[in-house]
Amino acid sequence: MKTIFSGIQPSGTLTLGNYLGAMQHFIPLQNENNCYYCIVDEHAVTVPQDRLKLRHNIRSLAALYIASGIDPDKATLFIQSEVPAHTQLGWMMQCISYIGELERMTQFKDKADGKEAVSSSLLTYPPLMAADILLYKTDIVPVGDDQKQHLELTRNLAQRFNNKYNDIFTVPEISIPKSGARIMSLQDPNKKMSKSDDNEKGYISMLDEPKKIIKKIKSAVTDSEGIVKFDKENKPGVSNLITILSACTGQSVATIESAYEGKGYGDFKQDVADAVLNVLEPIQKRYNELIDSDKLDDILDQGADKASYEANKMLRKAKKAMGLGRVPKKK
Ligand code: ATP
Ligand code: LTN
Repeated sequence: MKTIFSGIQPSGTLTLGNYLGAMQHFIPLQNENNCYYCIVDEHAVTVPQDRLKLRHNIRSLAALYIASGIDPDKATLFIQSEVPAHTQLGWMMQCISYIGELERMTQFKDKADGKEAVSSSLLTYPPLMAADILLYKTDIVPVGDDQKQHLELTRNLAQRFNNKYNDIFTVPEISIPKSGARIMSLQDPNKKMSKSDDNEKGYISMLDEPKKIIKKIKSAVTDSEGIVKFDKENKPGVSNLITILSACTGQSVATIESAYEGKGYGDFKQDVADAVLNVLEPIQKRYNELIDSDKLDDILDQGADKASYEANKMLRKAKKAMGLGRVPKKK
């Protein structure tokens, strides 16, 4: 049995990209592993958030995890800020991180680019992410392709701590899905689909109404060739829709290409929309049953208790290794 950890930020309603690139892959893992799935609200506040919207997004993300198939009897679902050990170990991780390596992170560069006021937490985001992962002796971290660099840093920090202080951390492996790892924006297929995109037409929210989903897919940017062929470089829009169709139906790219030979983009886009609706509609139904229920609170309370118990054990080890606090009294 392996330990799995992953986190998603409650920085907006999840997109189809988050689902296909991350959440979808969390579900089968829970059957044979010890899984921790976290709503990383402390990561979300590295950029300004409206407090009421943030509160809503946290709860909404919790409901989406369950609606997508996370079973609270098998996996531990919890909110990062409800387990203080994350920021506590995060601080220790900051103490062994170098500014130079943090400045090299592309997510930092992207998010800081062109901004007048850049919070210091945008820079120190990766040490907190490392803490999230290392607290649970995580073996595998399933994430989308954009998190590779952060995972590499997490591994370096774990090894650095182990060498410098004491060998307490498991060095985690990254797991990136073969298909759906990077869903692109429907309006700018060279940019990843992101829930914090200013242009709403660029992303499909997991909670968008069916009509809206169809409209967004129909107006997705393609090209004037009219050929359904996977060619990321020259046909990024069409390739992105093929990836979406493939991830939603399980069909291979080759099967899709041959199914649409000689057909235009009209039928193809309609089928992409149908496939997306097939995936999202049952999730939306379960979501609506859960979002205002007490059951959701019970699940999150239990998740926070279980995560805290495990995380505090590792935190005590890390403090001891670094020499923080006092020697515990012998009982
Ligand atoms: P934001 O877009 O708000 O900056 P994000 O969606 O990139 O945030 P998270 O919410 O933390 O960031 O991402 C959760 C998971 O979804 C991560 O594992 C990430 O790799 C994955 N993910 C995010 N966007 C995509 C995408 N377009 N395609 C595939 N996977 C994605
Ligand atoms: N940085 C990630 C979210 C995240 C995460 C984690 C993912 C925070 N802590 C721990 C996996 C494991 C992102 O932006 N997608």
